Amino acid sequence: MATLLIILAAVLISNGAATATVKSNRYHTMGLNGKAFKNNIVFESRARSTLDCAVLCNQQECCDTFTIDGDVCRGHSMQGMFTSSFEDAPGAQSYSKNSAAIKPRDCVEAQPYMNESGVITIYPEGDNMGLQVYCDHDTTRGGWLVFQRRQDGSVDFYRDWNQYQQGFGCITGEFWSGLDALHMLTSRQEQELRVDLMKWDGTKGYATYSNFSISDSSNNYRLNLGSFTGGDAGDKLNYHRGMQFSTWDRDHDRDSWDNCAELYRGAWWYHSCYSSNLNGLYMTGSSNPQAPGIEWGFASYLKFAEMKIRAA
Ligand SMILES: [Ca+2]
Repeated sequence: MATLLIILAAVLISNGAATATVKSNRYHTMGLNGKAFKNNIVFESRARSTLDCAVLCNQQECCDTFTIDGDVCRGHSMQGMFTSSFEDAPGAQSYSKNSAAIKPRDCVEAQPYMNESGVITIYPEGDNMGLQVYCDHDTTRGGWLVFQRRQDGSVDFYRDWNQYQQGFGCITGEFWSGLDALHMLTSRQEQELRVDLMKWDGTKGYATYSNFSISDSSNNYRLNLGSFTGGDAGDKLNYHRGMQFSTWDRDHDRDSWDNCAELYRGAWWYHSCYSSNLNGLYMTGSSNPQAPGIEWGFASYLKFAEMKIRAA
């Protein structure tokens, strides 16, 4: 295996010199031989070898891991992936980027090993199954694990229940980490929540909360929130405290007439209906009830939104 990795790294690095978009990350086996990823397929293609498949994955912006099964090569994004995201596939072999010399449980533990904000694999449960996350070390104190980002409208956020459970998007761009991941990440230790926002005129704002956690699927990922602890963006989440999560195909809101998620083209802990809507449509301009956008309050639509947690 060591020989294969050296060959892989050598080929990937030499390939990197030829193509600007190619990344030079190495791959290591996931220890999941006989299993294949089933979610978040970035591409599927024929490949002559494992090496071939690794090169294909490396050429894709959002490909974090790949499975080779015979001559079928499938690349995946790691958004919200867990052990449950695998299916039995005799003969298949799975590989992932970033060899795991260290096993931080969250972004606070990862901070000493990272020079800057970026992607790293964490091991929240302390086992062998890693979860790829984006750590923000630039915002106050660093150590923030980002679980939602909106910045350019490149990813469609008007999605169904299943996709909000699993997560979607690209971790270096726009993404949602997934409700199952969020439940797991917020249930093992008390977490602080921070929301960073920017308006179209460049004005930035933020809001922080204590004791943020998300219940599990049997409780429809209910929003548990401590108190608003500060931030010039104001408290626009308190209204949603204790609400269950809703998507257009799962109406758990308090509005008995309307389906808030469908009406406001988002997915959120809707009440009847909202004072914030950060998974709404990516829109420019002023707030308009006929054209719902990304909102924190109702003054105007937002250009940028990021939601993140940090162990308290
Ligand atoms: Ca309703």
